[in-house]
Amino acid sequence: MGTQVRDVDLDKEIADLTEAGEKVLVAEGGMGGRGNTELASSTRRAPHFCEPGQPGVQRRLQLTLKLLADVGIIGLPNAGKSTLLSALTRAKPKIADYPFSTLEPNLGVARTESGDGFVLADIPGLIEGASQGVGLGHNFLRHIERTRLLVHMVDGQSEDLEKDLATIDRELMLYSPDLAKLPQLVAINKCDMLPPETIDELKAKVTAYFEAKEEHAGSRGSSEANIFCISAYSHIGLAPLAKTIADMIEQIKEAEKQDKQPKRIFVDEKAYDHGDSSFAVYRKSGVFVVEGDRAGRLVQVTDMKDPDSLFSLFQRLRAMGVIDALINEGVTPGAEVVINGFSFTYGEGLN
Ligand SMILES: Nc1nc2c(ncn2[C@@H]2O[C@H](COP(=O)(O)OP(=O)(O)OP(=O)(O)O)[C@@H](O)[C@H]2O)c(=O)[nH]1
Ligand SMILES: [Mg+2]
Repeated sequence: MGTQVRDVDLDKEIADLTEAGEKVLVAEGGMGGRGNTELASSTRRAPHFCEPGQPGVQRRLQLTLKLLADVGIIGLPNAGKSTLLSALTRAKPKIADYPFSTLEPNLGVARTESGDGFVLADIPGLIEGASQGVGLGHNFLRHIERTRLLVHMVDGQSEDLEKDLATIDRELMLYSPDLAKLPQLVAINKCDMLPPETIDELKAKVTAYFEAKEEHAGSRGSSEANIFCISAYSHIGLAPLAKTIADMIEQIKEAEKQDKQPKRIFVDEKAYDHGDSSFAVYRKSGVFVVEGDRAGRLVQVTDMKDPDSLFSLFQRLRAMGVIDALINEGVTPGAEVVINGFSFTYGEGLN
């Protein structure tokens, strides 16, 4: 779940699996060969060979796993993101007093008194240059691409709150303007360590930061109502934050229902395209050359040392019209035939 499938050669998205149990066929397998018991006949009671299967569809695909969470928690390393996840959900992420303690994203489900609850994702801390690959963050930004809301966490003890906010915002913007446009709630964390009189000051700083940002970038930013002073560790101020998240998620989901559902699995004929069965036959310095996608792949799956396999290849080539074309070109037993680089001697009695 959460996997996106892209055809690398067409540079086209094929599917986006967002529901449990959802399936998509991306490359149909080849028909199976018959086993030796199926090939038994009155004259050949115990055949010691079997028919090889036919080649399946071949294509180059890129599968990208993007977690599906409603809310992404972002912030500098050590801000307390994992602590918040563990406080709001039953997830048990690693928490430690040093940066980069989270190495993989963690998910948790926050239960609310009413409604469905929401899924929170805690990703490793972001640092300057994260969108370009510095630190760990850029590997994980894709996991919050499909969240509906971000909780931007800052350490209230930081010396420069505005700079911390700006660093993360810049990285989001560089990674994806869509991500930067998501609504953000700001959680000023570690308020248990702050003298109460500084809290209003910090809130005012964050408000000023977002006001300036809105003027410059026209972004959706945060209003004062969306700024929370909390202690994830001491569980201070968490209920109003969780309530606001739950309400906003509910509103956003409601709005999504009004929008038409985007199509997530696209028409994909290539999944059934077993290759081009057209071929060309020509004669070059006494050698009969066959060129064709399907003919070449049939040769690839044939066991050349086994006469029965070779016979089965012959039958398939005949069904495709390759043998008739060779005969038209004047092939005779003993002649050399080359199919996509494999050389054979055209056998006696094959006609
Ligand atoms: N005093 C105080 N310490 C906190 C609070 N929240 C988290 N911490 C501490 O801050 C440190 C970092 O917390 P984490 O939750 O691991 O931080 P993080 O943002 O997930 O860090 P990375 O995964 O490295 O990005 C830990 O030592 C926590 O105990 C809080 O509300 N008050
Ligand atoms: Mg962490």
